[in-house]
Amino acid sequence: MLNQKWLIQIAQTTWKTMWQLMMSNLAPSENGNYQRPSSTYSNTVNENGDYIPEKNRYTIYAGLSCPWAHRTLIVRKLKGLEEVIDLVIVTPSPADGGWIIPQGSENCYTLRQLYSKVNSFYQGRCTVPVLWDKKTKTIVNNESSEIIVLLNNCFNQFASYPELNLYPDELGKIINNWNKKIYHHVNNGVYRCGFAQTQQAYEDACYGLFNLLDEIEIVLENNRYLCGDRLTLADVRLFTTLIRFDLVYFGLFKCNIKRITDYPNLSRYCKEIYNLEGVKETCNFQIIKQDYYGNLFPLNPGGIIPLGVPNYQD
Ligand SMILES: N[C@@H](CCC(=O)N[C@@H](CS)C(=O)NCC(=O)O)C(=O)O
Repeated sequence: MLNQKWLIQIAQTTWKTMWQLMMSNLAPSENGNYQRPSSTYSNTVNENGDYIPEKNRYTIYAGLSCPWAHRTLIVRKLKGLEEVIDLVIVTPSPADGGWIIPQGSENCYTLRQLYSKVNSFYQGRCTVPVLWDKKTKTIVNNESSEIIVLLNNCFNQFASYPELNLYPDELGKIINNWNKKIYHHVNNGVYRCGFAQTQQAYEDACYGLFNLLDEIEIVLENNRYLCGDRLTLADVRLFTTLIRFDLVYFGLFKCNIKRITDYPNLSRYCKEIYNLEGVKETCNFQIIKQDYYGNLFPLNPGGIIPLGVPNYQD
């Protein structure tokens, strides 16, 4: 038997050093505050550009656990674009933390291979979602906040529900306002809690997160959605973080001042969006848990996946 003191000291030193090494590579930070790298491809789709709206020309690559990719799955469904824009579901590789393309696509079996097709020197993160152009074999856009605007605006001539406008001009300003706050404090806020490398950075992120959730709870007291009666892109963006909250962020990312189920209005709101036609099919709680708890190694080295799942059924 190893001497207990030695065992603890060796484990503490090696574990902490490895944790810091992994976090500084995987989750770059400034003074312990997580900094999300910005996306690389930012093209749009329009009649006069390189990427014109066409049926069966584009593919979305998405992972079911990813809240950013989930936004694009929801908008694709709500607009009725399943027959217009293909979907390839990628899965995480526990071995190297990248995304795998299980059935292969464009002769690629990993997302890195797909990114390399566009730029063989690409060294950055290979993130989902990706909006891929099959015609020119290139990435049109890999920023979810932009892809959902494209899906809402640019494919109406082919969409089953062209009349659904999730980003109407008259609400543009208020939607943008929500997006900005919600991105920082909630969407990225949960990651800023989970990937914080100092107590101060964690506390700032966590208080910021719950202050905004408290504020939204009050707004939802008298409003069905963030901007009133109408579902908008701001709701889609909030929803994909909220449905992962009690399941993974509360425990794994230490966002544990309250659960979403402790907020009556936010709970009602989540349930309502979950039960909109098509949305449920985009939510896979088992995969969300398995991917976060199974693959975010630095935060859960034992790989044990907790049992609970929320119930949003009507
Ligand atoms: N700002 C991007 C973020 C996308 C993102 O971070 N996706 C994660 C999955 S949740 C990813 O693919 N990470 C892979 C990696 O960083 O290697 C967006 O909203 O599209």
